[in-house]
Amino acid sequence: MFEVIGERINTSRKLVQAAVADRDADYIVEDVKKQQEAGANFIDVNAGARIGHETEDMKWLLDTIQPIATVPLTLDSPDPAVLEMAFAMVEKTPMINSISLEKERFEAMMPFLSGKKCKVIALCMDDAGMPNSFDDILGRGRKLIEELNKIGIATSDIYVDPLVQPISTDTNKGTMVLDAVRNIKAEFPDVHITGGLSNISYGLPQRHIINRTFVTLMMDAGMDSAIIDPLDKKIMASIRTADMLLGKDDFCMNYLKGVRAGAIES
Ligand code: THG
Repeated sequence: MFEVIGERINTSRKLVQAAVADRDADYIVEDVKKQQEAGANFIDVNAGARIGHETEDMKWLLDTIQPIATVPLTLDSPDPAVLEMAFAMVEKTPMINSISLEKERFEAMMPFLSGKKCKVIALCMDDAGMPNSFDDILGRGRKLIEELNKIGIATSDIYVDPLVQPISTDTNKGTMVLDAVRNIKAEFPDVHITGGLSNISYGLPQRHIINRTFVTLMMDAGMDSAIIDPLDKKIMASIRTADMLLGKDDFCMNYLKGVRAGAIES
């Protein structure tokens, strides 16, 4: 079944940033509970936006969220030191977001991940930047999977993020990522594919319809997880419906449950 990583606990969001600055635990707890009730399988926690405060903000967020978390956390930071600190604080086996092929990050992350039991998001990014072609995504994804396997991370614990880019600047950015995902899944059937989706619609009006149409195309290509807002009823309904249409919902049970709960309507 498709795995939803709830993206809302991110200090780049104004209300979350204010709640973190004010140490308003009730706001954070309520938000996490709502994401869990809406079907989040993981809660992403990103404290990166208040410059100079990331370590203390991440600690406070984890102390606040853990007592009420019923699902594992996705620890989200580009800073390996923050991820290492956060990893040591969590009780449930976390998802680490993320490693990439950027030299400095890669070299700091590999020893830290070595022999650990966790899930890992692997970004198809290197020191040259975002992937510019199908071959960039495939080559970087393959390299990350091989390197992580070498240090004991099973392919089934790896979530490759192909890094979705705006269709408004280059009409081929959609098919580039769709084709690459299809090929990564053909080569590594056990790997997961995840990522944020909202970059696809950057620069265009009515972004939500683009995002939720794109996620269903990505699911056909092999995406089985995404970092999204689980309180967005329309994208959640599209995902549940596509999961069923792709044969991943035995007896259409989840679809029917979603309809009965009022979460899916035409
Ligand atoms: N891949 C991976 N991790 C990621 C991303 C990714 N982590 C961060 C990000 N991308 C996904 N998370 C969010 C969280 C919140 C928002 C978007 C992505 C969000 N954005 C509003 C906007 O852009 O309009 C902000 C509005 C506000 O201030 O509230 O809510 O791609 N591995």
